Amino acid sequence: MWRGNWFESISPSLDSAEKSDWTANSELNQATDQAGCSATALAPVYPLITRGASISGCIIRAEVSLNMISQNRIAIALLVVAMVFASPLSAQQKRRLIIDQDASGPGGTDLQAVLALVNSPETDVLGITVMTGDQWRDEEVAHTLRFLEIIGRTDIPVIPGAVFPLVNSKEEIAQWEKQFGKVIYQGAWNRGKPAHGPWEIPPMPEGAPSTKAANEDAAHFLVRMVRKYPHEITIYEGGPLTNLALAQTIDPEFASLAKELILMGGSIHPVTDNAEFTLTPHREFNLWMDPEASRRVLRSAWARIVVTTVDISVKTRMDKALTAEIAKGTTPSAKYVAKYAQDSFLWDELAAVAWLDPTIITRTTKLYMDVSIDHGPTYGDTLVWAPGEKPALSGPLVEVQEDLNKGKFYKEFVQLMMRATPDAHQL
Ligand SMILES: [Ca+2]
Repeated sequence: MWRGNWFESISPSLDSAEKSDWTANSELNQATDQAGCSATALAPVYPLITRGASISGCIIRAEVSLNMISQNRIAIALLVVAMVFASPLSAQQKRRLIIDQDASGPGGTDLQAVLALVNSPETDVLGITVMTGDQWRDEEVAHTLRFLEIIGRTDIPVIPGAVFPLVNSKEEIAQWEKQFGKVIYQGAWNRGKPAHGPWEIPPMPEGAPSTKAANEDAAHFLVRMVRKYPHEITIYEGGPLTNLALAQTIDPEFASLAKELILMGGSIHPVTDNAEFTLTPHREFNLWMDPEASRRVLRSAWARIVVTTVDISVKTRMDKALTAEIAKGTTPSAKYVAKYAQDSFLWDELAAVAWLDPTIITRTTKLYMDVSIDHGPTYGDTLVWAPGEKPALSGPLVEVQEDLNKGKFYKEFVQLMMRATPDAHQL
């Protein structure tokens, strides 16, 4: 019966057949139906435990329904819920993740997204792979190392990746602009006054790191990890796709061995008065900086791709009120975020938090997505097709997020920025 199965289900030794038995329990199905959530969604014990608040709400609602079914079982059921949520998650139960990021710093969207993913008690961050994007790779690596020192997670390896795109370059774009017009945002290539070269690390306001990057390159790390944990690793991509393209080139099975790709990138029809997008609505930096890499990745055989585009990101804002809320926190995370906060859209943070809690996304659509590698005026633009208009060569349909519950997103984002970092340690 449900009670025994539920107890068994919190044992990591359960195999999939036993989990299916648990799913089949009619009383639980009835309870979850009444609670407005699916017993199937609750069935595998790891998602049950690891999905956190949203699923716990479902479980709690289910418990109320179970109580209505059978009053004398409620005490035991609540005890089980307490046991499930009081128990620290083992490494095997956490969601394995590699964060591929142009991790500019200090603070800002790149490292705030990393912080959301590291601060979640659900995740097992295997490593942070870095490529040139918003800043040059080496300064991003330095900011990431220092950031991990500040929050006490120097056990997470930082793996240097691509310094330059596969084909595109600052020099090529300078020539391109003479024909086709100015590119407003070029990340490392035009950020800062003056912009500096790839090997220079300007003075760091948060202090220089004493820890070192891993002695491996990002592409080989990515390949090694998906081979070690096939179909278990989520790749979170918050920057240009160079590292992933290199991994796919080294190992043609790379994408198919990952569990899924969570991507902040692409721009379809953003409604915004931001000058970066008003006249060039299909140009989005992450897909634009290395268009050839973007094509390689989007045409690869991922089991699943979820995309947070400019269209939905511009509905969010890291404004002074949100920063002030986080500034009330006393943790190293909260202090870091508040000190270096920038008024900006919550680009990468939305992709991260929506992966942790998909219920903040209220509408999605499926499209084929690619990037123009024509070196004419469309170079680097996002291309999309409807499901019925599949291009001859394509990757899988991607899940494009279109709208969100902003209040819920802000609440969960603020909580993640303020909370104590799991497994934090002193240097
Ligand atoms: Ca980024």
